[in-house]
Amino acid sequence: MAAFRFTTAGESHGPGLVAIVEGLPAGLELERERLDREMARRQLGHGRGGRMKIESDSVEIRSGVRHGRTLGSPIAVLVANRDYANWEERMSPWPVDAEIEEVHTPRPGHADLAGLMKYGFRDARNVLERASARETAARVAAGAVAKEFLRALGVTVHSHVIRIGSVSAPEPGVLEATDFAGVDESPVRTLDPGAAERMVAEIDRLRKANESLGGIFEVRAFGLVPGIGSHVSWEERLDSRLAQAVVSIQAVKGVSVGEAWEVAALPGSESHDEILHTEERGWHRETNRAGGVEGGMTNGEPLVVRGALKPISTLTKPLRTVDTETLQPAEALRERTDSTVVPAAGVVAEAMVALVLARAHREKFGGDHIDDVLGALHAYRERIGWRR
Ligand code: EPS
Repeated sequence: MAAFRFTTAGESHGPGLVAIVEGLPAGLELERERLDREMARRQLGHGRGGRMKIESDSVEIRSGVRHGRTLGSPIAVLVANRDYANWEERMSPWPVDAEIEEVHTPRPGHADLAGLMKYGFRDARNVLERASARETAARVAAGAVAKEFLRALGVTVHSHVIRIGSVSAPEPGVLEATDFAGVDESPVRTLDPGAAERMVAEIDRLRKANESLGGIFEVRAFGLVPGIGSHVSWEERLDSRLAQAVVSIQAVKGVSVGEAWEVAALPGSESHDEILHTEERGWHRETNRAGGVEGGMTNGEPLVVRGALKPISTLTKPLRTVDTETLQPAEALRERTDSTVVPAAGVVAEAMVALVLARAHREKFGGDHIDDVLGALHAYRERIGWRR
């Protein structure tokens, strides 16, 4: 059995994106509509720019699936870039006759300058095309497949926005999976309608001032059994893997699991989740400050992960930079861009969390066919007396 892993390829204005997901069991049912719905969810959100009017993402499966079921072989997914039609000469894989304008004005906050230096390029487009968050479409395609695997095991992954710029939604408290049913109908994917209105107004206000906005999203996963991940080594700790996966999303600068920053200021007696057991409920907790992870393993409570995004670094009112050819002061590259991507980033983070959870479940339960996995999960639940 191949270890579970995934990779992506693709440039923002190149011909398209590819995701390869390896190590899922055979026999897992996939529905094209469900995968495409995930792709469409990532394109939602007030504050996106003109590009989202061009793209209408859908998945094209190239391998690993036959008649709606996985084969156990690597799954290759293509996502086309419709905008490539407008960039064919500039992004052609092969030499072209036309003179192509180069980018010499690196944006503060972007990969442009360090990428130019590191890879020995003169044209920052060779860096920015891959650094672009367009790549997250491929992550969501891979994550959609991972989500189907988790769904078969009774695990669901959701997200909502809790802050955009200076506007915060009220602290959400206890949530069930069903509370997320309408979140995609909100223009900013937040659960509180009042906060949504204020966030939309904030985006509009700052967009008019040529500004971009960051914010915070939260991902929650439900239906997890205790013991996913492990305390035995740093690489196996689930929280360490989640942190890497979420911080790897473009523009994410911080991540927390549970009430990380809050408990840092509280005494120990107010920072943990007391352990309870009753005949009726079995093992349970009355609080979830740990966000569902203790000692690098799930503890059976919902997983709660937050990510903080910096404002997008492509600005319509550019910051100061230096021309990399003349070394003279210049204005940073100004391109068509989004005002905020926090709502979309929540959907991308769902994908990344799902991919981490899928891998950890593959490690724990093994199996070549999905029924083997379900059998192993059932036996484990019996062994630990897990009732939820
Ligand atoms: C992005 C810049 C914008 C975004 C893009 C990410 O693209 P463009 O430069 O073509 O206007 O729209 O995001 C997507 C295309 C997407 O599908 O999310 C960037 O520089 O990161």
